[in-house]
Amino acid sequence: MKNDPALKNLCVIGLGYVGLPTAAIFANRGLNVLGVDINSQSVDAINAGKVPIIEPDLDILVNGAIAAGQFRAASVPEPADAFIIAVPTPFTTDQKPDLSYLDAAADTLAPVLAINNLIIVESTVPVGSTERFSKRLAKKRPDLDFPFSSGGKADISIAHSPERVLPGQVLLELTSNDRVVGGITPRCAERAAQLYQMVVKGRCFLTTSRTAELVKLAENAYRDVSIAFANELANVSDILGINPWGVIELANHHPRVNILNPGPGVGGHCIAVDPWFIVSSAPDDTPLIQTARRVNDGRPARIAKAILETATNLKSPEVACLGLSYKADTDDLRESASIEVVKFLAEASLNITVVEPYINVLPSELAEFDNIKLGSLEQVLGGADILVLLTDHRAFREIDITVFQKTVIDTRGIWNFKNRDLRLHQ
Ligand code: SAJ
Repeated sequence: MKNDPALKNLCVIGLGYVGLPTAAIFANRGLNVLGVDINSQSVDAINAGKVPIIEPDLDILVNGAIAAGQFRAASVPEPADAFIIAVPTPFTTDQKPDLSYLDAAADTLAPVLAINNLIIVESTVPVGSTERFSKRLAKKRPDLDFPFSSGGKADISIAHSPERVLPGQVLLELTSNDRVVGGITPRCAERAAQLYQMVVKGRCFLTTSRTAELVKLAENAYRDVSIAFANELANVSDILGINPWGVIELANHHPRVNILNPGPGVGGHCIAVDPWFIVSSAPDDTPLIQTARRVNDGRPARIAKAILETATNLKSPEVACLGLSYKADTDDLRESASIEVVKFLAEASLNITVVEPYINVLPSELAEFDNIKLGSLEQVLGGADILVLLTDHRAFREIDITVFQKTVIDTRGIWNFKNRDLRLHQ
């Protein structure tokens, strides 16, 4: 498939963990890229060369593109040849998809659309959302033909190509991962694949937008179910007084077994959310996916209970909680199970010092507690009575835990207790 020479100007709507790296990568390949975000502070910061996200090498790439005049940020879209939508798609409190950011993106995009434009929705969405997005645009722009109504002859091409990058290695995965590109029509998919082939070394697999939507949801639900199995095994091991990491390590020597790691729960904006988008399409036919979500969501309370049982044996213990972000070596706190554990402990009136190298202020859910403060690793290694490892940041992995003589609760299994037959709390 050849590059489309008409693709010169790209507008990326949503400058978060996916949109900003995507914009920077295309800009570094020579497209003129406008990044759009409703958060004016982010827009100002990016234009000043300050990247508001922790992701290896992203600041270098963004600053290079700005310096070369290939990239700038703004609050509203401008006319372009292609548009990539990378806005959040969270869920409501009753686990229903919240597509309000996607609707808002359609509304802000509609006035600048022109004949021959290509639009790609990268946000993770329930099945049918790309067609819904297309219909919303069509209502706002009756002067243009959209692919769901005009098929191959439409003025506008619309596709869904889900982002699949792993935070922490986004720049590498954006270019090296294979891409699933689902068009509302085959022509939409082909045009979207032409755009990606400018930057992607992996293969592009063309399909329909509905299939691409379910592929992305299936990937994350699969991982959620796999982690739920590991977490359930940890719950069972804890009752039996067996170390789960030892069990998993030995079971994984079987050639067809590969159990994932138990932890304090599943966080982040993807795996903790996306399975519910499948459930919303088929609530009566997804018992496994729903149960996995509940097993993983039940972990923070279970971990907190184990910590509280340990704490009752001590008088006014000082508890140190290491790590708040949802996984290692990121500042991303969204849906973090570590935060939930700390909150449970604070509600039980324990005195807690949180050590989180990636933040300077406590998140709002924790800031309201007088019994939680932020501290340093040195302080807690010297003064805490109970050390709880919640997020396995590199800095914590490097601690020689044998020098800490008091109680250690390792919820991630990083300190090599594997070969000892210990309970979760030891
Ligand atoms: N976790 C465990 N045990 C494990 C692995 C992970 O408890 O063995 C926990 C992590 O600590 C974290 C959560 O699960 O709290 C999710 O972390 P993750 O590294 O599995 O995934 P994410 O959410 O950072 O990124 C996922 C990826 N999806 C898959 O691997 C199928 C990524 O490729 C997607 O692009 C991303 O979701 C997304 O944006 O959808």
